[in-house]
Amino acid sequence: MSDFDPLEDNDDGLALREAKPKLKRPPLYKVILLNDDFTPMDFVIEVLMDFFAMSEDLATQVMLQIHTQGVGVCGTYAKDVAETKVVIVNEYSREHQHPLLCSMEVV
Ligand code: TYC
Repeated sequence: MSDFDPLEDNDDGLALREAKPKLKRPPLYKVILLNDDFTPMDFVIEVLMDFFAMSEDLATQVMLQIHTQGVGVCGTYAKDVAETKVVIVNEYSREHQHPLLCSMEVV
């Protein structure tokens, strides 16, 4: 067995350190709904239940929070899932002629 230890400075001024792994967890994204003056409350509740799997009670609370605060979080997802939710909610709102806006923000 050699007693050479690469992590020790062997009087040559050099010591090796293992490189730290550079992997980071991918960022998560909050999917948000914005308030407006025209989208019916029932439609927002339906969106929260159908696209974000909320109970009617929770969807009602979140809708009222958006209505009073201007913005609310529907859920937190990986980037591709968040992007898909934003597209389908905005398409669905447009199809029903409502101005409801869905967007996303990095956490
Ligand atoms: N402010 C709307 C109204 O009074 C209701 C509403 C709630 C609209 C939440 C959008 O994201 C929204 N009819």
